Amino acid sequence: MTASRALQLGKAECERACVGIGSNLGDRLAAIERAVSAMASLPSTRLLACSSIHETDPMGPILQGAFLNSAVVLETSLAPLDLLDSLLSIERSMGRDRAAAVRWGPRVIDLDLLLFGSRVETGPRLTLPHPRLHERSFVLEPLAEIAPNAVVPGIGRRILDLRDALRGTVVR
Ligand code: A4P
Ligand code: MG
Repeated sequence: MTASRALQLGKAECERACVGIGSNLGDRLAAIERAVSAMASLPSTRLLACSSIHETDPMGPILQGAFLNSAVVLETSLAPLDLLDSLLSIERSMGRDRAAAVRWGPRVIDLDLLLFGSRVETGPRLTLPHPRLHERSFVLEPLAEIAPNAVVPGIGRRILDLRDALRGTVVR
């Protein structure tokens, strides 16, 4: 639908947003299922696709347990910052306490806004696309199942091609 047609109908234009999900504390599978169902219930938002769940070795400087990672594609008419706030609120409702946590350390749930249509922005609260998206197989493997042809704006490469470039690393 064109923007003018959407305006005639009084509806905000919908965008496709991709969200990466991670958990390595407590009942990891239950946490991912709960987060997916909370995202599917957000206002003005529809769950379009959900990847399988991958068990992955922890990346980064912190010694911690294995993660479960997955990804979803949402269709939403929320603005990017409103969607980010909704994701942070789901994390809080599931017991994530950023104030008490080590950066990159264990977390009951982590929801990263990976892509929001073709938006590119660098603001104090939100960077799009997610700045580390292209270098992480725990993000690209699940996302390649559900959005293989999405082109990462600013990088100009498809998720599938970025995934293939990283193949052979940590996802098991
Ligand atoms: N923020 C800015 N842009 C975004 C965005 N596109 N999506 C801001 C989400 N948040 C964004 O994030 C800190 C702040 O970034 C947010 O409040 C938001 O305003 P955070 O989630 O609180 O911080 P974090 O998760 O501790 O840090 P970061 O850098 O997001 O960590 P990552 O990148 O999530 O890495 N290994 C495996 N195998 N699997 C994992 O899932 N995850 C991490 C954490 C480390 N190693 C891992 C995994
Ligand atoms: Mg995060």
